[in-house]
Amino acid sequence: MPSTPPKDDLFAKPLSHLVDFVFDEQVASVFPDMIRRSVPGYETVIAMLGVFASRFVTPNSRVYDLGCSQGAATLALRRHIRCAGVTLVAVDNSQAMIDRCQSNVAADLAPAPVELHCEDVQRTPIQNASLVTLNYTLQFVPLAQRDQLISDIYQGMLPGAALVLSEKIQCADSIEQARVTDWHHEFKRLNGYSDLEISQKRQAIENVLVPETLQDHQQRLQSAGFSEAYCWFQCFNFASLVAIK
Ligand code: GEK
Repeated sequence: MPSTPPKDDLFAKPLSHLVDFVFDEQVASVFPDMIRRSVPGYETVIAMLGVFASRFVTPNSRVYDLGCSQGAATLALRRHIRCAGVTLVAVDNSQAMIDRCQSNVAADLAPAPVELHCEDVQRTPIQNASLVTLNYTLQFVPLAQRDQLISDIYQGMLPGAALVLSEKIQCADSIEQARVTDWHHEFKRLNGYSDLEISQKRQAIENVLVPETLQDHQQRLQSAGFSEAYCWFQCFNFASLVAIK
């Protein structure tokens, strides 16, 4: 892996026709730089997954990273798995992401085996899971299919297991929404994105990434059967919840 990841300049030039954002080869080639400069709190969330791995992973269970991209969460989990007989399952429906995930996993020395699957997370059978992460992935699943996915995950989890759900969120209050959107855009500006890049990316992603409120997420987790659900992290309009079966 190069020491400095290639810079994301996909939206730097004026684009005559903006197509919907997809996780293709072009996006995958700049993804580590893109996500760090675009998602406030991303690195903290990745690092804290180690705490959840340490607390929730049990011997002879499975750990799922759904929407794994290039494996940042997978590797943060893997490095903190200390019990025996644990298999990690990392899933993404972008071949370009899975290829890079594969080489990142191969270069990592932690011992737990990792299965990689290039498929839609909605088709992944969840079994014997002690920990599941949906790290900024549910937001890309069509709204009408989210209840079923969370319910399927719940069904495949062991008693006491945890689901970590990180998402871009919508604020219920319009004034707060305007504030956090402004702060998010300022975060991107301070990370070197131009106003043109911010506005073109926003247009490309608006039909693809559909955020919900924290209350919507809490409600869905409760309806699926989770006995506890907490928002453990929030930075502007990005939040992470942990739900316990
Ligand atoms: C990280 N978790 O670095 N099935 C499988 N994969 C999907 C689906 C789906 N239905 N929809 C989207 N993806 C990662 C970051 S990025 C977040 C996750 C972002 C995949 C998609 O291909 C992409 O790799 C990932 O979910 C979302 O911790 O780009 O904002």
